[in-house]
Amino acid sequence: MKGVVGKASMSKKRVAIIGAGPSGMAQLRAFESAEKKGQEIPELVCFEKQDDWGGQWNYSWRTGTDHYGEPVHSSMYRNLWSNGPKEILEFAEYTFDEHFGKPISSYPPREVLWDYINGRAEQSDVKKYVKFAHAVRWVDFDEGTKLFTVRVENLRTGETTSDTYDNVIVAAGHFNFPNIPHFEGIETFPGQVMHAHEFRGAETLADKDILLIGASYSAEDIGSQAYKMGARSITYSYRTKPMGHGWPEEMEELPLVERFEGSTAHFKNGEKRDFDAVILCTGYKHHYPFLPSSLALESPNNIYPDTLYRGVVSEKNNQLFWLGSQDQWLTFNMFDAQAWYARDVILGRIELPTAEEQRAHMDQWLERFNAMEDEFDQIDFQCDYVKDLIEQTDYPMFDLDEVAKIQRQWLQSKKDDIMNFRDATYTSVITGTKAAEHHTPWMLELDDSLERYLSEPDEDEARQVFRGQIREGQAR
Ligand code: FAD
Ligand code: NA7
Repeated sequence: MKGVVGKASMSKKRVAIIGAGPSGMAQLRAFESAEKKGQEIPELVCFEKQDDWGGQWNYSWRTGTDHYGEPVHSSMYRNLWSNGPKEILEFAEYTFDEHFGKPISSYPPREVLWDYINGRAEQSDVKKYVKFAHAVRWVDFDEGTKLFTVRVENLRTGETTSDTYDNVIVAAGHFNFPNIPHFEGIETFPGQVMHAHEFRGAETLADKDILLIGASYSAEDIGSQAYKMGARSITYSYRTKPMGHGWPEEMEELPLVERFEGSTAHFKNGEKRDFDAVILCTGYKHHYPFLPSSLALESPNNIYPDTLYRGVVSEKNNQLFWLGSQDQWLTFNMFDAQAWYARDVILGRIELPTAEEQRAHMDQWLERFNAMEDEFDQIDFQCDYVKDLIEQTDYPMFDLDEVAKIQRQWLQSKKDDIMNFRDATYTSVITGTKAAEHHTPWMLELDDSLERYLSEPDEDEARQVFRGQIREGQAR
């Protein structure tokens, strides 16, 4: 292992950003935006362990380890389409209209959203700051010099280097280390057992009986994918409460699995079923193997992880920032709001209050967080949180009350018709553009490519068939 130690420049601050997913890209864009307005910005280095940016949106067919022997980061699957309307995640300073030059539908597939985030980043000149195929191995803070040492491995050469920084911004994501609980007897299950992190497509689930453990986004969407691809039956097993949608007759929700006996799962309510495959949709762990416990964030997946002032500044060390570490009702625009805030603290435009005042501020938000009763409260909480953050910076404000309304309609549309909610359209709060109706209903669209999505077929046979089917209440 070769080692090189660099020194922080005395004249200019140095900032290390860990990860070039949507959050890291937002941070780079935030600094660039200040620079364009004449502000001197710090020296930036963004370390990204993959060969390209986009984070979760940088799809990989691989599972387990990648071509460098690193844990595969992305949990996305080939056929993933946005699980919420694009109108709730739109950048306030780079709209879908600007990028695509025409209205598109409210629920684009993965490739289309990647194209959008990539488009904004390519338009600015920020790629120069990113060191691709560089994995951050360890971060330490020196109380004497007040500098971080960041140890990084160049995955292409194997060279390890260390350098010092005034600030570290963690934008490493938190949906990449799967939470894999044990269920009694699962080792006797003869079929395929995988975690959602490893799921890449539902084609092989056709004509099979599938068990999904978990009752959140991954379970809901992977189950829907399995239904779309012709699984014989889909059973959801919940720990706390069922999702409660009006599922098609091939789908059902049962309480938690108590134990497996070969291919038979026994559920807490005494029922049992036989399955061909089990998919653990049991979420992810906040796990940061490159941070000592004195700096790491320890939290369950929730919308207000404690110890982060304004959800961004580490209480443990105010020179350390976190982006996107919350559970996410809002995504790209929330990362922007956070990145603009972190930038302004680093640039000295925002002065942080005392430790006691920070604690009191967090406690105030935690009080509201602890009083939340349902998903609607969570939506309002996160929209208010982002509004509050944007008010501190020059990021363009947008109508977050309207965004909250769209989110409520989205939840309702899932209750009304879980298999077809992606065919609904919403209006952008930034541009006022009403989304286009997509040429093919989600349930019938088997080509998830950007080309197909942006194509404009004259007459779509599938749509007519689908409309007929919907009227008769048969989505298949
Ligand atoms: P990530 O996208 O996870 O990016 C983190 C980056 O950090 C990665 O590129 C990773 O390689 C890099 N990294 C990590 N550790 C290191 C290290 N040690 N050294 C160097 N680099 C490192 N959001 C939506 O808005 N709509 C959706 O439909 C949607 N669907 C989703 C589906 C799935 C299956 C998952 C898991 C998430 C989904 N999300 C969705 C949420 C998603 O988390 C965000 O959209 C977004 O990708 C988060 O961005 P991020 O930059 O914070 O994290
Ligand atoms: P989530 O949203 O964190 O949900 C995890 C689910 O897994 C949730 O329903 C949990 O049940 C369940 N869970 C966790 N541990 C267990 C055990 N031990 N037994 C049974 N069930 C368990 O993760 P997702 O993967 O669905 O979504 C993450 C992101 O990916 C999200 O942002 C999406 O956009 C895509 P609980 O309700 O806590 O009882």
